[in-house]
Amino acid sequence: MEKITLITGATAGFGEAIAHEFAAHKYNIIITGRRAERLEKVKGELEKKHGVKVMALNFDVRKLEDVKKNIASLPAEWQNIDVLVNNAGLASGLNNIQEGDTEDWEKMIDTNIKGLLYVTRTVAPLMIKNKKGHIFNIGSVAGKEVYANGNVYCATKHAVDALTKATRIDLLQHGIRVTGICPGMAETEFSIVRYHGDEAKAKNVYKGIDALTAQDIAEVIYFAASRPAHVNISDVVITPTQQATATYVVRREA
Ligand code: NDP
Ligand code: 8X3
Repeated sequence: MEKITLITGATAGFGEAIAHEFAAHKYNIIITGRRAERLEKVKGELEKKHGVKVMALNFDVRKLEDVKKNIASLPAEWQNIDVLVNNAGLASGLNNIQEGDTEDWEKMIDTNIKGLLYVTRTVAPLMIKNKKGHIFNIGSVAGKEVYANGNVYCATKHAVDALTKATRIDLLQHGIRVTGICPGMAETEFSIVRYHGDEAKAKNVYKGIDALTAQDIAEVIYFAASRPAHVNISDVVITPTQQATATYVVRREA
C-alpha cells in the first residue's frame, strides 16, 4: 500500500494545499472538514489531478465521538496512517480581554486545543501499532508571542506549542516524529473567519505585504516529512520576508 496522509481542515487554505502537495508526491490522502460539499469538491480535484486515492471524512474536530467514529470507520488499510497534519483551526474575533465574546473563546479553545487533542488521541495509537508515523501540528507565531487583542487565539496556539513538545517526548520511544509548524501572515480564509465574514477587513490585514501562501506552508511540511527516517525537524517558524515578529511588519507604501 502507498503512504497515507491525514489532514484535518482540508476544505480550504493550508489544509487543501497540503493535501495537493502530498498527493503530488503520490501519497493517498484522507481529508476532513465540516463543509461536506467543499470536501467532495477537493476530493474530486485531488483524484483527477494526481491520480491518488482519497477518503473524505465529514466531521467537526470539536466532537470527540465523531472524531472516534470517523477514524474507526476507515477500512483497515486506510488506518495505516503515515502522516497526520493537525491543521483544522481558527481565530474568531479580535477583541481586548474585557470585551471578548465568550462564544468566540469557546470556539477557538474547543477547535485549536481540544480538537487537536481528540484527533491526536485517536490517531497516535494507530501509529504506535504500525510502528511508524509523523505528526505535524500547525501552531503560529501567535504561539510564540502574544499581541494586542489576540489574547485567547494566542493562548490556544501557545497550548499547541506546548502540546507539540509534549507529544514529541511521549512518542519518542515509539519512533514517531513530531513537528511544529508556526506560520506568520498567510492569506487564506483565516482573516475572513477571524472577522466573522467581513472580507474587506480581512483583505486589509495583508495590505502592502507579500503574504505567505498556503502553498508555501505545504512545501515546508512536505520537505520535513520527506527527510530520512532518522531526521526530525522539531519546529519551524515561517513568516513573510516583510514580517519579523507577530507585530513588526514593514508594509509597502500605497
Ligand atoms: P482557513 O480558514 O483557510 O482554513 C481552516 C480549515 O480548518 C478549513 O478547512 C476548515 O474547514 C477547518 N476547520 C475549522 N474549524 C474546524 C472544525 N471545528 N472541525 C473541522 N475542521 C475545521 O485557514 P488557514 O488555512 O489559514 O488555517 C489553517 C491553520 O493554520 C489553523 O490552525 C490556523 O490557526 C493556522 N494558522 C494560520 C495562519 C494564517 O495567517 N493563515 C498563520 C498561522 C497559523 P471547515 O470550515 O469546512 O470545517
Ligand atoms: C495566524 C497568524 O499573526 O494572525 O496565526 O496570529 S496571526
